[in-house]
Amino acid sequence: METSRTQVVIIGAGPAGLLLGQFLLQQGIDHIIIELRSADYVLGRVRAGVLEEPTVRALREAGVGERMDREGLKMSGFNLMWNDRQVHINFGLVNKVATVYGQTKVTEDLMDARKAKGGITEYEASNVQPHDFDTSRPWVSYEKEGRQFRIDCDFIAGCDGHHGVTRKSVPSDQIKTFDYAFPFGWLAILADVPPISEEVAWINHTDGFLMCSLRSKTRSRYYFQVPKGEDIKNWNADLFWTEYRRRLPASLTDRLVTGPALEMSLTPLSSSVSTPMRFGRMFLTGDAAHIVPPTGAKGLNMAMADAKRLFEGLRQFYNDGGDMGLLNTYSDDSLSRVWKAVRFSWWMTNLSHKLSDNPFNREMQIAELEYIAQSVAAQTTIAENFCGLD
Ligand code: FAS
Ligand code: PHB
Repeated sequence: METSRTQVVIIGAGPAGLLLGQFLLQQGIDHIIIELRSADYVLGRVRAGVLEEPTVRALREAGVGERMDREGLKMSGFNLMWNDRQVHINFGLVNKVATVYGQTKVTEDLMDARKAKGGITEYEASNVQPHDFDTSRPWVSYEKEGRQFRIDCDFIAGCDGHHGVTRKSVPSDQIKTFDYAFPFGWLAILADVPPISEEVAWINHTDGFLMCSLRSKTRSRYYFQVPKGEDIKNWNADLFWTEYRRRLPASLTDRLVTGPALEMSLTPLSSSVSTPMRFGRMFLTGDAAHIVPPTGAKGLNMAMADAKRLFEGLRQFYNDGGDMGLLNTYSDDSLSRVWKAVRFSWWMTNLSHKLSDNPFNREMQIAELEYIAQSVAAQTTIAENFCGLD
């Protein structure tokens, strides 16, 4: 086994791992990222599209905001639609804006910056395992090209997503996970067609939710609700467009431009929060610790906030003679923020999706949507939560 030593080992090169790595590079804190997949595979994932102000600030602070500032689209609000009604949620109510800029580009910007700074990422590593993280001498093992490696370190950052190894390495009596699975998912399409609107719309339709979103003025991202367990093999672009057009409000159908799919995917909607987010010298961030339905545009933003907060703890430790203060409060601080984002994602999902065939549920949703339409206070609450609580 080939051995080496560093200060921090980051497991996972998704947005959380890459942002943490970028901050550590800037601070001169020695580290390595160990990633299961290839760089192309990571870049091939099409996921989130909306960045909250704290995420935009963090990316700028990390020195990777230039293309985002040039190409990102300012989002000053969004529309909730139902039947032939709609209400605009104006982010001006809380003096904030969001930015439409795809996760794929965020990941690419972080990867490019890391390469330029000489950051080390071990892609296509297998059998990655964290060890002795309940001691002051943790280490990580992995295999690559038939060779075995051991890296001793001070800290392990679990940035390996919901299906990663770090959370699963914690003894079951030291972790408590809260799970909630919705009985539906989202079918998504990415297409080089002009978007219906430059504002994202959440639409409550009697046959299920749909969303109009975008990546640019020429690239659209659309979703609609499908039953849990739906097989993406049952769908192609033509079938997607037919159902999507059927559910679109009449006021929007004339603006729908269809075309071939660049990508299609199917995402089950569920929430899961693991507590705590720290286990001795190992810290979980992003999807490794929590997942949410994408309805609230929170997943990516939560991951970036965790990575920034963990960096602040690591910076204090290395700059202030081993002060563990911010590392000791990482889990409580993060979970306080995480639970509020999980709640908002759960609430937005319950407001906008077909929850069952019981007509009472839809009447409750319509009543809430009509209340939101008449109440600036309700609209302000939504704007405050969507744009990211300070
Ligand atoms: P990620 O899962 O992005 O990255 C984890 C990394 O760890 C991956 O590269 C993985 O290959 C690697 N890894 C896994 N196991 C490993 C191991 N054993 N060893 C080493 N590396 C390992 N969020 C939104 O805000 N809006 C959306 O519309 C949205 N849509 C989504 C659609 C889908 C299909 C999915 C799955 C998620 C979506 N999300 C969305 C949430 C998503 O954006 C995540 O919140 C975000 O990617 C979280 O980033 P990370 O925590 O870095 O985890
Ligand atoms: C997207 O643009 O992909 C998107 C936007 C808002 C969401 C989810 C996804 O809540």
